[in-house]
Amino acid sequence: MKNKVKITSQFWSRYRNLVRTEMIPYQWAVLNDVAGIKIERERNDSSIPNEKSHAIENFKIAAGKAKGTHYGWTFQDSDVYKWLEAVAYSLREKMDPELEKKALEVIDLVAEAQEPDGYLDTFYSILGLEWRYKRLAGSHELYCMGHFIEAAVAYYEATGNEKVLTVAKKCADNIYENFGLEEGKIHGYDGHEEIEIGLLRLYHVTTNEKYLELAKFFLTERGKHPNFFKEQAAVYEGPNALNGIEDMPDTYFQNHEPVKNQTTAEGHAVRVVYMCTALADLAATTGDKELYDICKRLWENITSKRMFITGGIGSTVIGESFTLDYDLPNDTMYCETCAAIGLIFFARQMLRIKPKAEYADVMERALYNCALAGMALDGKHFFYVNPLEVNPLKSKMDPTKSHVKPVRPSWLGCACCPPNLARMVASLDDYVYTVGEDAIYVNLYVASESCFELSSGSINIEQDNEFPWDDKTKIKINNISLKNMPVGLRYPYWADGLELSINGKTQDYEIKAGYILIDVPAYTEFNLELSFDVKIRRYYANPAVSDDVGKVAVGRGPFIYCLESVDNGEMLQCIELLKDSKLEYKWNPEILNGVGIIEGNGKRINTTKDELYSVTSYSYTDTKLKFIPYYAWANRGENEMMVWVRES
Ligand code: FUB
Ligand code: ZN
Repeated sequence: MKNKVKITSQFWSRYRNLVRTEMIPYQWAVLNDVAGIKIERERNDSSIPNEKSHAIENFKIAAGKAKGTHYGWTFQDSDVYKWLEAVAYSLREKMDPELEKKALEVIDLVAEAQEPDGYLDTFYSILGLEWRYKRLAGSHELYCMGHFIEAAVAYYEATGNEKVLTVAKKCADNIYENFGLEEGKIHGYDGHEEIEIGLLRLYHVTTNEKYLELAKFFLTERGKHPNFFKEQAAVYEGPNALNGIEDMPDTYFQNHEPVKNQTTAEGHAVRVVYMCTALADLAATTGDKELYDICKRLWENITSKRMFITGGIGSTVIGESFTLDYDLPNDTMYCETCAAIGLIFFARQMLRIKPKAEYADVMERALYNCALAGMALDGKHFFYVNPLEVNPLKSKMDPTKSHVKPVRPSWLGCACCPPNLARMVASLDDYVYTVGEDAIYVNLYVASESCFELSSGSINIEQDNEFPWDDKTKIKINNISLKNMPVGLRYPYWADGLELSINGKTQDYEIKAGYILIDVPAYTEFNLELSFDVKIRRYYANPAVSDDVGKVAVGRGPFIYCLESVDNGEMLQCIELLKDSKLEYKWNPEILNGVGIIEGNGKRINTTKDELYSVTSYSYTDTKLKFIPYYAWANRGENEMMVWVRES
């Protein structure tokens, strides 16, 4: 089945062009250490490597084409692989011989750096192959190879390049020979899930069962050997592969109990959602209900108790981890960009198992808010951590907030997020629909022209809209197939009503699992019009979220909004939004590449008091509040920001 979704949306075309014309060339320059930028540490920790990327140089050294030693994190290779994956999607959208040439050079280089037996990891190739697979808690060997396999599959699918797939299969075969239940193989797994995603993608493209079996092995073994990492570390004398990381609690690695018994999202947030993505893919691929139940439990826990309103996840910098239900601190949280992206991956796989609008709702929330906030409007500055409240002075002076940056750096010592964003945005076309032989579901209202080739024929769907700003969409469905095709239209959580017309006639509808199902007869064209009632919404958190009690967040459509001091004056903590204030939405083409802003009435505590404490209560002055979409914050210099505002 070959499907094509061509995104025409103005909003997304700008971002996707930015990836092609700015991000990919810029990231290439960074990976080659010729960007002339300052790389920032993601927090105050002098052990974080920040002199250079050296990622391409590591490959050259491993391939014997340059002299020197490895520099950077043990997972530095993955920056190159994610870049290559972004290039693959970009070429899929639009061929570009220059870019293709660079990608082919990278593929050749990776192939040269690969060991004859298929093993691929510049860290150990340079520093001591005899130590490979011997300290998996921190080595990231399988993580990196997982990213390469993902990139290879994407590149092969986009261009038909066989060489890259051959390198990927050699990697996977090497892993298969070394890991498994059989005597003599390693009964363990990587400290960071990712290989599972790569192996499943490789299985989808090759249909070679052994890759499916290996992915299943990793997912079912995890947590069965809580001492595995410590046992490996006890006898390891090789190069420093984040030595000491195995002393993190077992939960950090989702290694505290077998995955099938895990009911809450524990530990490092990116790892959790990467694990869940693979679990859900495996469940969708095999139809295994028990696996789906595990995914449902973890999904439920994350999205109903541990997710920020922006779709960010990870409540603490310590271990970049989840903490406990309802612990969602706005100004010390983690909300790593990669974690929001991982949640989007997880949602997409959940939709493959069962189309439920709640999965697409979360996907959309994370996409338009936390993930997009991870990059500046220029595509060349990135957040690792996406706070919901920032005071730049505190970020500078309070050591517990050094990870909470008020301005996006040009690059980061740990650069997992920037190329992850590039591949996410470049592959957005894969997220708009869930396509099956028996039904197609519209998950995201993104203007696009699509053609789905099913065994019964083809279905063309065209979305014509100005989303995410507008409140209507036209959808033309042309069913050129032998059978009727149900098309599911998501009823988004942010709509207070929805009017539907088919071929000019208003239509009643029923909602099932959050979708309106329209049966499009064979050889028929339907012209739909959907008008959403998009009101500005005030959101309130569960009172168990102590940080948000008495506060309100403002949203419209998929966007969560925030205040910035550049619009509202300093000391945002003094501002309150009036309960009875009318909130007005206005399109402002002048700022932030054009955004819808929200204005309302509030009051501000007068700050005339000098005493630290006094018996005099506050006095207030009326003020106007101006909210901008959260994704666009920190694009106008250093400045305070706040999502949850007191309401009175
Ligand atoms: O460990 C690889 C990546 O680096 C993780 O996914 C991020 O959280 C960062 O720690
Ligand atoms: Zn990241």
